[in-house]
Amino acid sequence: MRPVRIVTLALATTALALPLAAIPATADPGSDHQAAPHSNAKFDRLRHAAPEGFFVGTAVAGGGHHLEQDYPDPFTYDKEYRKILSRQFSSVSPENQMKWDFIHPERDRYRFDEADAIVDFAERHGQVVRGHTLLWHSQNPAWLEQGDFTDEELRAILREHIETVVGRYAGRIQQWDVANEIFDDAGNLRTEQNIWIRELGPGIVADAFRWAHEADPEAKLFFNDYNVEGRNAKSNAYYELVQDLLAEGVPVHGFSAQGHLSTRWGFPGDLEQNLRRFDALGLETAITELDVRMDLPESGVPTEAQLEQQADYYDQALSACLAVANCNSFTIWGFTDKYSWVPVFFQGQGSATVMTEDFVRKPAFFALQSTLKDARNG
Ligand code: 9MR
Repeated sequence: MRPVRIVTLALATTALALPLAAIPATADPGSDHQAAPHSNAKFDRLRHAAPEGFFVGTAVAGGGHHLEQDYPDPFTYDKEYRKILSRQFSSVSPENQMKWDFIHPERDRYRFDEADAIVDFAERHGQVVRGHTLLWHSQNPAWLEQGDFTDEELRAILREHIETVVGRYAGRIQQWDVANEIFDDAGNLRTEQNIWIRELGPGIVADAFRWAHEADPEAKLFFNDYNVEGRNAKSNAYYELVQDLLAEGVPVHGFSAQGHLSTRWGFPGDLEQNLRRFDALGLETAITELDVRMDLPESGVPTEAQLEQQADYYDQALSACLAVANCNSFTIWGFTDKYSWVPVFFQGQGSATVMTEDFVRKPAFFALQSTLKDARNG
């Protein structure tokens, strides 16, 4: 998603300083590692509450908007953050650390340190990794977007990038978002915005999947987008494209809905039905970037009703995924408001994640936990 960036650092910092006291009584005031009395500590964690084979993930904060904030790299330096990251989740997605501008800052230079650290962390903690992302119109380095390359050179650049990045982590990535956000909301390919499609034509998308598959035959390869939760022009476009690609034998394995939702709009009630039609094509499905933002009252503190509505949206998204046979990966786009992209991109909106800036759990956290437990218990 590429909403217009409207908030300055000053405003984002103000948002970070909001009072935390007003979380309603429904939220457990204990911090993450303090299990509620009488609870089984192990099943208190989302990753263990989940049914066998169902992965509960989060984005790992770093890069992107974080670089402009007045805190050091969250994944590297925030101990409390890392503790919760390891305890609660069974899947991690580098939020920015595998994107082109981060991992391939110059034509002949890759920067793997941060991505390596995340993949190593995941292995130490028994987590899987979602790779994000290989072919996108956004967060590309200037040397690429403003370079003067022939079609042949550009093709070779993409191929080399995919072989290098996917190859480096071969066998260690569960799912790759190969192509990200290639359609606009009307269901048209981003032929102008997306450098690859613009310069090389739509066939380059299939090649990206082929090259990724060659570099890591084990990874499941996904199309990933926002505003494709329900059945609409954009998700229809994916539905058509995927069928064509599968008919041609292109190694496409998954379709994922990001899930950047807002309480301004109703919940996309046909999410399950939409995932089911991709499932019926033989694809895996996933929720990859769920967050639920809201318009904050002047106090900056959400009301109890807002938090309940948010919890309901989180819960419905999880339930839809749990109901679909091959939807086994459910990822939230960060677990704490401390590092959320939302207040930086949407003025006056926030509180989009399941924990406050102080890691206090919101009703949304408990809703996920309880629905996971129910699913685990059959
Ligand atoms: O959360 C990411 C933020 O740190 C970056 O600044 C931003 C730049 O576009 O990208 C955010 O992540 C996006 C993700 O990679 C793709 N789907 C939409 C996400 C939110 O914009």
